[in-house]
Amino acid sequence: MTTTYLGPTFQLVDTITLEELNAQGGFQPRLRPLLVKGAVKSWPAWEKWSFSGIAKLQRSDGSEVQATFQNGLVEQGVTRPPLHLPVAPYLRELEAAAAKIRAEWSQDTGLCPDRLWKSVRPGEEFYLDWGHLQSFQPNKVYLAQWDILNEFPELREDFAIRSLWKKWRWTWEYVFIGPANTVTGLHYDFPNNWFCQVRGVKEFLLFPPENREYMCESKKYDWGATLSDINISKLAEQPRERASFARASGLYARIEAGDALFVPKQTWHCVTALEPSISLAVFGLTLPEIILGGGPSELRSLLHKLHLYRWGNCTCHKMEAPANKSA
Ligand SMILES: O=C(O)CCC(=O)C(=O)O
Repeated sequence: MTTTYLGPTFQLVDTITLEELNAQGGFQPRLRPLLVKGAVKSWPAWEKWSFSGIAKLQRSDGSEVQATFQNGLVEQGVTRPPLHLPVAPYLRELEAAAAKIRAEWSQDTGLCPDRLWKSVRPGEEFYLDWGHLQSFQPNKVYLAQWDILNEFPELREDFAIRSLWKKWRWTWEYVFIGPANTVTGLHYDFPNNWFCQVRGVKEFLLFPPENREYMCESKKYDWGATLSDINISKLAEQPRERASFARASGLYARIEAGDALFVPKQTWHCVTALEPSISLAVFGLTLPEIILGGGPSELRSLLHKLHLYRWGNCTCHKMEAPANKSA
């Protein structure tokens, strides 16, 4: 499978520099993803959010910062119990790994290796190298969805998200910090998202909502996301899912340190890291979106907690392996 499977066709995501965006009068609401090169570089986070900078954070009582780490892929298969670990030693290891990977960078690395990425033109269709994921051990320990800004609200000032999203929104943020080769499985989120890359490089695969019929929607419950049964790191074991996936038409975004990617609501996506990374996802809802989407989502959450909705198959509780599904 690994040498012959072509998978979905891809085109490069729409891309613009921050200067070009500003010259057009700023960001306008849109239904398609947009990669804004360099958006984060003028924000304080660009200087302050290094691996060693975050490692120095201390709680007000002087105690070490701990967080809940994701233990393997959660979007597909069985959710393993998360791990509660100190953050600083993890960050120091990532800093050392980042320097090593940069020094040894290969043109052949990635789903869309440098050589292909640099030669492909806007609007041209191309295929990814799915063999790249075959060597992965899906992220054993990934500091994914850390709500660091709840614990350290002053850090919110480091991201001038209002310079992109000018009108009022209810926003909440999650940090994703991890080594190279993390995988976030295929899913979509119900709010729009400005995904800000502060350190490292990620490959972001996006599938606009019209691809839904090929996405093998899963029954696995997640509070903010709709998940897929397609496990991009186990396509060889999923003949039905990989055939369906191959019929989709995706957008490829290589998101480098300093870039921000607008991910519209209901856009399916999955993400892998080429380097140790620090990213901040800023989710936002307008007032009508809160009223229309927030209510039903909270109701599902309540029913789930009462064991009445998709209990035993979720990203938030320990669960059994689903029958006849590859984990
Ligand atoms: O960076 C990642 O690993 C996942 C990000 C993501 O899925 C999101 O922001 O919705």
